[in-house]
Amino acid sequence: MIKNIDYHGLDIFAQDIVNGLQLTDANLRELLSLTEEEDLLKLHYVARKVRDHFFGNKVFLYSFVYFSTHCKNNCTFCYYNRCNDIQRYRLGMDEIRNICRTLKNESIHMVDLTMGEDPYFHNEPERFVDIVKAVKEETGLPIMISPGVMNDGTLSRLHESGADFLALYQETHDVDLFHKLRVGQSFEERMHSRQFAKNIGYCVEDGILTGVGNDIDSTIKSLRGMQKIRPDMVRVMTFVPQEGTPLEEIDQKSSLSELKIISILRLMFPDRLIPASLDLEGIDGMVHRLNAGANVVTSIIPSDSPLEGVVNYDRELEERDRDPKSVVKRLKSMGMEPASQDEFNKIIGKSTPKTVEVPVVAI
Ligand code: SAM
Ligand code: MD0
Ligand code: SF4
Repeated sequence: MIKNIDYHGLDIFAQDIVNGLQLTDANLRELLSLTEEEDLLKLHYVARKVRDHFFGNKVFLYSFVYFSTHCKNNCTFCYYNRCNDIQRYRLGMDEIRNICRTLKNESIHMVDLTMGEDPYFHNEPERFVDIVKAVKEETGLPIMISPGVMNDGTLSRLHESGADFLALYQETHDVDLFHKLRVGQSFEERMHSRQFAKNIGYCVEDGILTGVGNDIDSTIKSLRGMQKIRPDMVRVMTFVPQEGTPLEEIDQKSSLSELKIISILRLMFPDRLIPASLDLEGIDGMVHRLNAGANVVTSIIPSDSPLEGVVNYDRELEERDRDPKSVVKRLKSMGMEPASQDEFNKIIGKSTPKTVEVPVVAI
């Protein structure tokens, strides 16, 4: 469906997707098997066409606050797993408020509050509720939470307190691979949490890893698995081996598989949010991911911030090009620009509160 088709044919393919064409498993297998550069460029071209149909040149920007790197879990791929002997931090309320203040007047559409499954918050969820309320108060922006699995009652409390979006990545919908990655965790509980959040009105994000032993069959299983609950946002991230973790030795060749899957996600989820994460390959990597069909930039952090990401390609670098201004500048050089807050709010089903005009009364 890509090979031996000229660009006019690709335009027709893109239009078919816009009109509702669904890819079969055989189509997915064919696309996932592409390796020639020429074919991959064609795939990215179709994905961009589809994205541009729904979003034009508009991009959404999420700022990322990893407020606690403590974690009780033991995911084999993750730097913050409890067995890794590393320096950890947990921000206090004042530090969180200060970060929020630096976001004022920046082109950020949503704040993503992420943590490890830190018992300090998981055992006393009201502490997390307080953070959500404070961030809402400081920024007035939509809030995404990425806290790992929390129970239904807590998810409801957080939603009532201002959390709009839940990010909870299954990593894979292949149950055997899941247990190798999220060792000792329940596949069903993680699925349930995301579904429950969706049912009570959250927008939800699911995501998968690539380069972690996923072959084509297992990737198809994951892509189909993500379709089931109709997520508002879907992601794929290249597994980046982390020092001190069980999967440290896996040899990672490149992000080509991630770029290919981003384009395939765009064909399967044409009008959904699909991120280009700065955490993997910084701002140059962002360009490739947007060119593959992404329409959100995630993991933006204030300039000179000591905050951690989940992967931190720039852990050893002195300069971190991950602040809002650098991102916007690079977007403009690509002919893209940040969407308005109204456009984002419409997508996540919220309207911007109208500022009430208070009449001036002469006394
Ligand atoms: N602790 C919460 C959880 O696990 O859901 C929130 C953190 S979550 C945002 C961390 C996500 O980053 C994982 O779900 C995984 O998709 C991604 N991640 C972690 N380590 C990674 C690595 N080494 N390479 C690529 N992605 C990674
Ligand atoms: C990112 N570091 O987008 C963030 C993180 C969590 N919701 C997002 C994985 O790359
Ligand atoms: Fe903890 Fe999340 Fe890392 Fe797993 S992915 S070890 S739950 S921070």
